[in-house]
Amino acid sequence: MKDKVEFFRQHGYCVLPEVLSGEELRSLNQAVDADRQQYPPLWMSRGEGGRFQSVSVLLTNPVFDCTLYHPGVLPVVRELMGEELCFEEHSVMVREALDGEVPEAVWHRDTAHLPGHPLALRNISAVFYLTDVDEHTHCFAVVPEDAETKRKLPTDRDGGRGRELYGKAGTAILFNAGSCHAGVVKHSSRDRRTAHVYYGHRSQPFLSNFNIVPRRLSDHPDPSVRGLFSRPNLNTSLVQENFP
Ligand SMILES: O=C(O)CCC(=O)C(=O)O
Ligand SMILES: [Fe+2]
Repeated sequence: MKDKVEFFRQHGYCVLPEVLSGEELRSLNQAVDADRQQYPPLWMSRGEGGRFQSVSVLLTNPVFDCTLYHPGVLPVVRELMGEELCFEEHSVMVREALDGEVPEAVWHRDTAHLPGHPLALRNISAVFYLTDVDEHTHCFAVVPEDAETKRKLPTDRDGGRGRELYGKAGTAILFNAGSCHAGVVKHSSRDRRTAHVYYGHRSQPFLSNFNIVPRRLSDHPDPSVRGLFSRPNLNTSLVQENFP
């Protein structure tokens, strides 16, 4: 844990190899197949050479819940973020195999930094690889940036120093969502599947309104899980207030 935190302080990301079990991977991948068949309109096409993404899988299948509070990931997230940790956003993405023209990587920062936080972390994201990722497949890439630099609130979106991150299916990547990053698309005979979870601080405004959090999560019997959902976004609070 200590070495992960130190690496994160110096680089703004860290890799947790193969945290998902074989059984978790099988059931998550089966659920992705079933969901795309059953609910095609929920899998928005995002261009970029065959990118499809759903923000609704928490509503269609509880199997995805494990990505929100995974024992191999959440303790590291808590250590990095601090005790005010809360859930912000969840989605599952498929980048399909690609034979045609390869689009340029879109380097961006998802959120701002929080200069007062020890690691300048406003939002942290966990990216779970649900398929093997190597130099021949689409991958996630991030520009390393230490906590000191982040405190100066950089906003450039230059991917020149970007690092492509590879790993077996089941690997999770944690990164400061204020860091510059991209999905890098390749000529690839395989699709790449990922689950993306964002966390924030309860004292900060919510990040997005994409998800509606089901009651099985906000009323979860384990208080440390339930606490993650104690600062809902607007959609979730409207559903919970108006449909008790
Ligand atoms: O596809 C990826 O690896 C990254 C996607 C991304 O940056 C995003 O959804 O904000
Ligand atoms: Fe992003």
